[in-house]
Order: sequence, then C-alpha cells, then structure tokens
Amino acid sequence: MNPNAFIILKSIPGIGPVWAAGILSEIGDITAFYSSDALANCLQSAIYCMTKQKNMKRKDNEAMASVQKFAAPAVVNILRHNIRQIQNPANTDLDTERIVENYSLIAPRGISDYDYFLQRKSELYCYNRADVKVLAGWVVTAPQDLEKEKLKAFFEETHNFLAERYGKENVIQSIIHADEAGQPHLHFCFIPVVPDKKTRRRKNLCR
Ligand SMILES: [Mn+2]
Repeated sequence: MNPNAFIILKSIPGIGPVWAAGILSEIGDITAFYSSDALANCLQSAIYCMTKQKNMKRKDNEAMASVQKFAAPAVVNILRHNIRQIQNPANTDLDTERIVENYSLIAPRGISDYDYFLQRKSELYCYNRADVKVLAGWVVTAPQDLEKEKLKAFFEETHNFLAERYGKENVIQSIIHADEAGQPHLHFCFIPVVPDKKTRRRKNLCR
C-alpha cells in the first residue's frame, strides 16, 4: 500500500481520518491485487460495509463515499444517465434548471464516453462472461458544511486522488451532479484494471 495514500486522502477537504481510513481499509490498494477475484471480493465487501454505514448518522463535516460496480449491459445506460441523456430517468428528483451546474472534470476527448470505454476496454484482457464487472464507480458526496467556494477544490482533489490511484487512462467519467436533491456529488467511473502477474497483460477486474 502506498503510505502516502492516507495522507493524500485525508488532505482532501471533508475527508477526515475516519473516512480516509475507512476507504483505504475497504478498498486497499488496487495494485496489491494480482487476482481479479480478490479485488472483486474486496469491492464487494466495500459495498457491504458502505451499505451498513448508511444506517450510521454522518457528521456534517464528513464526506460520504460509496462504490458501485456495473456489468457490460448496464454501462451504456449508466454513462448516459450521468450526463443526463436519458429521456425519462428513474430518479424523479432531478431539477432540470440546475443541470447547467453539472460539470465534468475530464477534458473533452472528441468521442463519447461509451466509445472511450470500448476503446480502453479493447486494450485490456477480460473474461468473456456476461457477469464481469467492467465498470466501477465511486460516488463521493461533499460534506454538508463545506463552504460553496470550496466545493470545486474538494471535487478536483478527490478526482486527482482517484485518477492517480486507478490510472488516468482508465477513468471513463468524472462528473459532478448538482441537480439532484441533497448535496452535490462526484460520479467517478473507471475500468478497474489489475496487473496480471502470470501473463504480464493488463487485466480488467473480472467478476
Ligand atoms: Mn448523481
């Protein structure tokens, strides 16, 4: 594990020692996993722990983070949903007037996010099975008491930390939503890639 990860994570406004330690202990260091199954299990327990924590009352000065995983058939829709290209989304609390406040932390690539996803995925080895989780996402919600002027820095630092951790080339979307009820939050979607020691191929998280 990168000993700096805790310090870097904790330096993000709103992520205190408790959350930093929590995130690191749930997810560990992705590069430490040489087996995709080990990583998948870790992500699964992360989701489980984060779900359990939902029942705990969050302090106003704490950020909230949770993990999502998606199999291939869900990817195109989740990416479109994040950029508000779904006509009749399931969440009805979207405020259409505030959609303009949503923004991306990734420079335009000239191709759609889904096409970039397909392109990057084609460079990786991946089990050919329908249940393989080919996309993962962190949802990081800003602390309730963070001043508005600090929101931008909060999301940028969180993005930089995660992009460094999972590899910039694996980041598919990094989008701030300000048009939903509750606090603004970051959707950071990436292809979870682990190095395969045996074949030395770059390998996708596969389960
Ligand atoms: Mn959202």
